Amino acid sequence: MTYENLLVEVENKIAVVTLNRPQALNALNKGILDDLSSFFDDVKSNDDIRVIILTGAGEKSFAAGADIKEFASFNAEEGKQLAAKGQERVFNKIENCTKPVIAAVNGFALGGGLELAMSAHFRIASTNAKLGLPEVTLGLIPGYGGTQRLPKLIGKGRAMQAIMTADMFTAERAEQIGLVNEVVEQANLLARAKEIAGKITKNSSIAIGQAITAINSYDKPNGFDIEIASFGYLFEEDDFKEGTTAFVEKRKPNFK
Ligand code: CO8
Repeated sequence: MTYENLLVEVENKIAVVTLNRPQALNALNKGILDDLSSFFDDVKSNDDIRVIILTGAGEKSFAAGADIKEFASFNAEEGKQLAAKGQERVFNKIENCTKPVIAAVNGFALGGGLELAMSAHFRIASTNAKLGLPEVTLGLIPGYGGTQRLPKLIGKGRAMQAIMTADMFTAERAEQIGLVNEVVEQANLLARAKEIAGKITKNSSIAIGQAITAINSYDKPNGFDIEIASFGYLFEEDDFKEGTTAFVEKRKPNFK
């Protein structure tokens, strides 16, 4: 798996995907977004990968937003298209990926960068991380799902304030309000992300995929129906037989 703007390292069923434009603080230009879209298509059929960790190159930034220089001259229709295509091809694809995606936020996660981290299934951050949606300082609003995902994660009032003021959350504050799950020293960030990912790889990947789909539906009217359907579906799978047999035989399950 080779991409011009991403570094992808796969080990022990875990892919570390690094946004690789450190000279521009990993700002999301068309090239990075195209590569992310391709990666999340390719990963579906790649049996060597069970968990994905997203992070940014360098010690300063996860991603400092969409590439302002690239879209600065766009008109209304081009802006709308950029947002719509980006959401469909990247952000929603990540959220709906049936393999777990962990964002390891290693510095600035601003604008589209925070929107990318929020499309992951959960986030951990380094102590130097700064997270925010500063689009109104550019005369814009978040366009890659930020007005929808931020209130779900931290509540409507906090999201309103964060978007209106463009203030950045420190990592510590982000943890307090549930925007990130954990904060660790930067030197330990990837190791901790891999530790969490390693735990996940030991569990049934088919069950985890169904869990992601069900949890993603928690705020939809048919969320309970989706849970019931997923629950029933899993009874037909080998992992269910292996998991329950291993319990009865007092051994650890060996999921394929
Ligand atoms: N786009 C393009 N280049 C960027 C970006 C960006 N978002 N952020 C940083 N860079 C570049 C800088 O231009 C600079 O490049 P150069 O050396 O060639 O001038 C390099 O990265 C280093 O940046 P700084 O010198 O500014 O580094 P500082 O440490 O002084 O500041 C900051 C770091 C505070 C992160 C600062 O770079 C900054 O404010 N960046 C912009 C943050 C921002 O506003 N992000 C939101 C962008 S808008 C957005 O994401 C909209 C998403 C939805 C789009 C939907 C489709 C329209």
